[in-house]
Amino acid sequence: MRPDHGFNHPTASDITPREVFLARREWLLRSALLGTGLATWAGREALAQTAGPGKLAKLPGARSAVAGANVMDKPTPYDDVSQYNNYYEFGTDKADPARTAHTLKTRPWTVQVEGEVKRPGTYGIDDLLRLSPMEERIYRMRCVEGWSMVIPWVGYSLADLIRRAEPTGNAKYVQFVTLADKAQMPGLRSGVLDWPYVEGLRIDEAMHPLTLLAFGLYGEVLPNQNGAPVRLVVPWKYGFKSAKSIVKIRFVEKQPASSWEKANAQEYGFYSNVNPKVDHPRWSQATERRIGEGGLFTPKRPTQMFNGYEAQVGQLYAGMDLKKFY
Ligand SMILES: Nc1nc2c(c(=O)[nH]1)N[C@H]1C(S)=C(S)[C@@H](COP(=O)(O)O)O[C@H]1N2
Ligand SMILES: [Mo]
Repeated sequence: MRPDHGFNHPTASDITPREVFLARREWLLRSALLGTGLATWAGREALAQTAGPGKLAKLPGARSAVAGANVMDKPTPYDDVSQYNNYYEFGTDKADPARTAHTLKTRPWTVQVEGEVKRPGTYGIDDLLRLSPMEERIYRMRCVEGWSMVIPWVGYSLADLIRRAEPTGNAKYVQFVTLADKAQMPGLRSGVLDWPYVEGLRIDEAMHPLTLLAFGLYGEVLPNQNGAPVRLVVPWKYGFKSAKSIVKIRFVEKQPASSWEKANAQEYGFYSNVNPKVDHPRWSQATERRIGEGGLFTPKRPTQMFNGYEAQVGQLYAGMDLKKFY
């Protein structure tokens, strides 16, 4: 079946040589910029590219070798990344989480892995931190509201954890459940969403190497307001799919509920792939404002299909009507 949304997704064999070329060129540009030279290049041992602001505990990550994991866009300043947030458990204003999320207790912390897996279990945050080598990945993030950022995350592919859990043949989807504790989260007093905040992915989306289990940004542990101590980052989907402060990862057979879909299914679908051709019912998704870049009169950027990750993820949706599965 032909995709009817007007995009011909490249196949893996189409993209590989170009990907390799681009990754190499990107790295050469970066090392020239950084003045590190060829001598320091040692595959995954290479140093991360961004310096930490010196505010929180260090969490370095080696530069990721995953295709598409390091965009060339200039990272959004740390102050914007940590002071312009959506985290409704800490208030609905963008400035609220940075002000109120200090009450979040990130240790001790456990993440329960359950459902359709051969090896369910409860992971302490330190076990989770040690499960796989930390990588730095510079991802674009596009919020459904029309703004975007570029963030140097630290973490590893969620697939590393999923493989360890050994999903059964019935595991078709993964649900992410996040913390809901009235004692720590003032926003729970509001009924704006049905708590706990939940999100979901199809199992192949969850297994995609770009899907990141993130523990840090800018070479340090996550600020509370960005979803400490562990969150999801799915760079080709609208920001709300990237659940913060995860406490449960549940493998299920049926498409699970997600908070924004429950709140308004007309406006927010399960897939929520970034798509400039599918408007939100109340506004266009064709362009975006890059946070920290200029002012009111700075021209908006065109939004890219799958947020610019089409070469890597387009195949996941081949043959699907992306207007219907929005
Ligand atoms: N638990 C939880 N996760 C959440 C949200 C939230 O309100 N609660 N907001 C989402 C939305 S709408 C966006 S755009 C991103 C914002 O992530 P950032 O603040 O780190 O940029 O987090 C997502 N994850
Ligand atoms: Mo968002």
